[in-house]
Amino acid sequence: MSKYIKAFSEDGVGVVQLHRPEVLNALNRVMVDEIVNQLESFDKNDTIRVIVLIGNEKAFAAGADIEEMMEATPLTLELLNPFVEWDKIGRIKKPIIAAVNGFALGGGFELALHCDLIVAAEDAKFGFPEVKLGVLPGAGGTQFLTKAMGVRKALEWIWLGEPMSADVAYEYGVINRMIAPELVMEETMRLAKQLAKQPPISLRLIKEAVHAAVDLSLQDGKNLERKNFYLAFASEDQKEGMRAFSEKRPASFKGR
Ligand code: DAK
Repeated sequence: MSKYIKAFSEDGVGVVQLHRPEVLNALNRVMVDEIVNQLESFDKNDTIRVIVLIGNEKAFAAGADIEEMMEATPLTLELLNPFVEWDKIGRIKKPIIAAVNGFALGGGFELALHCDLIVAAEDAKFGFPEVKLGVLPGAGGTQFLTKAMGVRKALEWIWLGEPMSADVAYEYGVINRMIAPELVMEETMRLAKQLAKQPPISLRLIKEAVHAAVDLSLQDGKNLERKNFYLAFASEDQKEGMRAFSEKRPASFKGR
């Protein structure tokens, strides 16, 4: 039984809701473990095709739990190695969409940036306030934001530690959709269910190739894409997709 998250599913979409409202979903270690375990469980579950991560209307997550973080020493960090859990999120094969209302700060912003797509409220607040605590982003924030915005913009935001409005995040391609706060969940579920109808094997091969494009040379990326393209031809869904086109009917994809 999870203490800090709720999970449910609907029409092939697995939803993980962060639930620690009394501290704006501040992420302690147990909560991060619960989130990662639930993501992995949805990833293994054949009835789930897309995963959605949400908070509540006030906060997606206001960062790592500062009370817990105060106790950290270099040695506890080395021994507990909490970064391993975060790395597991990057190994989830299914699409993950973050639905952000309110604050997505520090580790909360990093959690959203570990997702493939981000749908956010017009009044959502993103940012890395770590500098004001005498540290720096520790779960990939400097890397994710720089790859999204470029060096100068990322430095400005991370150095100043000020909240970034949704329209700035949208302008720089950090988020996919910016909508009225009360529509965030509805729009995210609509997008998730639309994705859940796509062939799951294509989705995962596309996810791998697109994320690899950030790090690989163009030629290495094209080589990976090519191997994934060959692999898609081993699937029943490739046969179904092409047959459905020629028979002028909608395809029904099975994930095989
Ligand atoms: N940690 C602990 N408690 C928090 C919290 C946080 N990050 N954020 C909010 N709370 C608590 C508040 O203390 C308050 O508790 P009570 O006083 O009611 O007991 C309650 O939530 C409501 O917050 P406020 O009263 O402050 O609410 P406001 O609307 O006035 O302000 C705010 C909202 C988001 C502007 C404010 O709460 C705030 O500035 N929060 C802190 C933001 C922040 O600095 N976040 C932490 C950044 S550092 C790592 C992975 C990741 C990280 C580190 C390591 N490893 C894998 C090792 C990430 C680091 C960070 O995220």
